[in-house]
Amino acid sequence: MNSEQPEEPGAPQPSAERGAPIGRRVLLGTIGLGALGVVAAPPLQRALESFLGAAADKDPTGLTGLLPNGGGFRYYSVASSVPHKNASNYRLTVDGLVDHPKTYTLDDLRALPQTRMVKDVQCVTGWRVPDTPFEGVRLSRLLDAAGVHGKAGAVRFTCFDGTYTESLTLDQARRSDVLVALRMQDKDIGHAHGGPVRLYVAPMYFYKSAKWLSGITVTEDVRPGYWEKLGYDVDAWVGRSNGRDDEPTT
Ligand SMILES: Nc1nc2c(c(=O)[nH]1)N[C@H]1C(S)=C(S)[C@@H](COP(=O)(O)O)O[C@H]1N2
Ligand SMILES: [Mo]
Repeated sequence: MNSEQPEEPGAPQPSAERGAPIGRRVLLGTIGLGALGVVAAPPLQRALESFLGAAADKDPTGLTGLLPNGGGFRYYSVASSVPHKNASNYRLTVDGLVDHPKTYTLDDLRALPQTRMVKDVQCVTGWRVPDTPFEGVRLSRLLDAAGVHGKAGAVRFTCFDGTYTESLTLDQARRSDVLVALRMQDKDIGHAHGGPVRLYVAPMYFYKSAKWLSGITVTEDVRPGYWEKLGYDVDAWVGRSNGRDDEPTT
């Protein structure tokens, strides 16, 4: 990976650094192309929290959007500010190589059968949150409702932050453990965690789980997403991608 490229808060590290505690990689800075990146060690996080105040949702700078939510989560956003959406203005569009393009409201999504899963969240940078419940509509259900064309091979996800993108192959997208998630930790997903609706790709590193989901487009081929253009693996299986050949222990 080119060292001049902007890094995710903890982009995949060369193997020599893989086991290093996050705390050794303290870094706060603005990275290229308007993207904002932070790797915050706990002391720095605490300092930032007291400086900015705890109310992430009220912070116009977007900085607190990068702070942890307790419970081991860190907030990530590559966009410096993200509009807030709720039941009155949230929309999710399903389009591309489908027979029946459709736009869903939040209530439309809530009215569909919900699936709840409890699994570990694993960021590629090493932090992990065990046994995290997610709940929402299976992506496969939305794809079936749309009527996917025979020549389609992939799905592309876009976000109302205006910047982040993700992708899955159609086979991956149809897995039963891939959700259009409305709830996380048994609460409606808040703004900082990508609410009201985020993608949840349980078997892959958390960068696949696009926050602030606004578009699902069925395409012929996989188009690498935001971090994937910067070197992350498109097939992001936990423990079997991004240079990891074992299940991380941290
Ligand atoms: N729209 C958007 N989705 C995103 C990201 C982002 O920056 N923007 N970061 C990804 C990464 S790298 C991780 S680890 C998780 C973090 O989710 P959290 O902020 O809810 O902890 O969101 C993923 N989805
Ligand atoms: Mo991540």
